[in-house]
Amino acid sequence: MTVTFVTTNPGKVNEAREYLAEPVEQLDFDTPEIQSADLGAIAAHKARAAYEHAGEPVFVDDAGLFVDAFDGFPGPYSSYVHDTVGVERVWRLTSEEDDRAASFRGVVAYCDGQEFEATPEPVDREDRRGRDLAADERGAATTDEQVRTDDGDGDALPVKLFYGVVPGEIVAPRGDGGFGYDPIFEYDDRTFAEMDPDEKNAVSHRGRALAKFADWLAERDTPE
Ligand code: ITT
Repeated sequence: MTVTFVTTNPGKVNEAREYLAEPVEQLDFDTPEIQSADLGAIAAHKARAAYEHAGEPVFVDDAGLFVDAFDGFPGPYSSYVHDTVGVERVWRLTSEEDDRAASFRGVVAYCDGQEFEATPEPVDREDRRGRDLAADERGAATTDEQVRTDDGDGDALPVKLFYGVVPGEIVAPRGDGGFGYDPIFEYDDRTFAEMDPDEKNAVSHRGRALAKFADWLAERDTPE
């Protein structure tokens, strides 16, 4: 089964192709995004909108850079900050701080219009933040979730979420690879922009989420 990755970002598609056994096709559509402090909620909404647009099984990805010294900013606003302030100035702002720790967090969200076991919609909860932080410390991903409702009435399409987190540090830009904030995000002495795509995938937020998505997809019944 071909899975359709609805994204405007070809860098994300290259990374997904490294991971999934199924052929991945990009559908270049700028899916409307809700404003929320919770990447899971944004991704779930995005996945439903993408499915309604495409009319076939889809997945989307929502990611952000969370700088500890700024209480997680730019986080869910990473795209806006990237396009307005830019990577170089995010580095300069962070360079004034003693603590330059940061994490990339990402959520892959799948929707195919089919029923599968679901749990309540993610909301901006303290316990979720606590789990994310604990996961950061371990350098591991948070738990995955299946979500059904966006308003509590149970009518919304089920969505399956896969989380990935990677801890790192903000540094002066280095490297020509990757995309977005990769040149200023250092993991294990190298920036993500200094890594090959497969090296980045092996440790990145997206790689961790995609690995779990790939396992789930492989085990799951193919929809009609
Ligand atoms: P979509 O069409 O899939 O939404 P996007 O590039 O707008 O593509 P996001 O909203 O998820 O994707 O990304 C928020 C910002 O974070 C954006 O500026 C990305 O370039 C950046 N970003 C996301 N994943 C990244 C990664 O793995 N490495 C570096 N920057 C990343």
